[in-house]
Amino acid sequence: MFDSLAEKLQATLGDVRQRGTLTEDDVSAAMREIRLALLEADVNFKVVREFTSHLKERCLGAEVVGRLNPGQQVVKIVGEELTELMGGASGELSFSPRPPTVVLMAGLQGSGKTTATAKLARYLREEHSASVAVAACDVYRPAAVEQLVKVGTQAGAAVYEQGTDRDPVDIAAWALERAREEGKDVLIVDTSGRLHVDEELMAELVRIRAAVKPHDVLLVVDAMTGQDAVNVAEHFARAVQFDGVVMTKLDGDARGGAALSVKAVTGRPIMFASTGEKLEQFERFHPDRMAQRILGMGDVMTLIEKAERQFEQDDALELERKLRRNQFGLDDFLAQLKTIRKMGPLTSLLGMIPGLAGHQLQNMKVDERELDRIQAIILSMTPEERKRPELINGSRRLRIAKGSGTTVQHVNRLVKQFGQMRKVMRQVGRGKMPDMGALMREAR
Ligand SMILES: Nc1nc2c(ncn2[C@@H]2O[C@H](COP(=O)(O)OP(=O)(O)OP(=O)(O)O)[C@@H](O)[C@H]2O)c(=O)[nH]1
Ligand SMILES: [Mg+2]
Repeated sequence: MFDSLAEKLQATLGDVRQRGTLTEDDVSAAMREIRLALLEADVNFKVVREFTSHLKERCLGAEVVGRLNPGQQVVKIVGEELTELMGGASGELSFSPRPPTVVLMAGLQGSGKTTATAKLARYLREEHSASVAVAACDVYRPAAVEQLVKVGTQAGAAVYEQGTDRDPVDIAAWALERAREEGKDVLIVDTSGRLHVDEELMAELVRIRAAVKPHDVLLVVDAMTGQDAVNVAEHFARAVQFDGVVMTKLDGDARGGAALSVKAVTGRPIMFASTGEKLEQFERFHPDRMAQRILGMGDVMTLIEKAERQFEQDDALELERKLRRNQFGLDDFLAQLKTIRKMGPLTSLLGMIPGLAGHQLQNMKVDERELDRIQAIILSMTPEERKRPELINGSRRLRIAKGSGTTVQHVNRLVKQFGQMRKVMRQVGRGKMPDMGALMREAR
């Protein structure tokens, strides 16, 4: 997501950064480029106008023109303004002091409500240790109830459903009662989709809201529909009001216009971002981190959080010890690889690494099959070979290639890559930050 915007902004700001001093003309030229980049990213034109005029004002202010290192100041200001554009502070769900907290999901047909309902359930279970129930209030679309039963159960939530014969308002009220009785922390209410912003269904949503008095109403919006998504959100904001947005299908949206416009247009922040069909492809939306990602500064915070969740403290200590003694072997590598793969698809992780975001990334596809191959190769080695890869000579290579169903070239490449990786890890161990970009190119 945001790929081409990121590339253009980074190019413009790269130019700006290289100049010794900045004149007013330099700033104006940069603002023009930024304006174009945002328009090309399908950001609402009114939003673009306001954004750039405000940005220009700040950049022309005393902070920049004629100052030392003015380029860096401009980058900093652009980062701050992008953060502000997306809502400033991260939007929070409001949890009720008296459970269950009720979350009502609304949105157009196919925007991803049911999927987001399950994802949010999983998220709340994992991050807040909450017991979650989901209520099936879409009684119109065939199979909508079955769908929620399936994904809700996968997410570890209790699914409350009464088939498709009852009024959704009654189902919602019944589900709330049941959630209370069963002591659930959170009840998430999935509703039926609207093809357009349709009066009748909108009225139903208002009735469901009156029946369950949600603490949070989340509007689910499909990022791939660009400015349409923003218009829909504007209509919803008038008709039912909502507290935050779940922006879905960001994986299929290279431009990012909806994500960048929706807060400015509706006054409501994006709270969650969905980046794929899998339950775990769902995260809190942090405007500051997103701005940094767009500007190529990488989203180190999210990466660290993801990693922390996966690595147990003890494992980390053990790893550090091995690195220090230079005992890091292919078995450890395999364990690491498995841990990293649990964090999600690698391409999405790479975008969070500073220096890899933006255009470099587009040329680099991580082939998940390659990872399967690496695992197979390591598993075909003897324990001794895994510990000391330098033992792997020609005949061993042939044996390993046969055993793993790969070729000697594959085995060679892995051994070489592993050698390079050990080198890097030793550098990091000594407190030096390696040049990731150069390494990835070298390793290919
Ligand atoms: N690529 C991608 N697909 C998604 C994402 N979120 C949902 N989908 C897919 O979008 C389709 C529609 O999702 P649903 O959750 O059924 O949408 P809905 O809003 O509940 O649809 P209705 O109940 O018909 O109104 C499904 O095929 C989902 O797998 C996402 O973040 N990325
Ligand atoms: Mg649905």
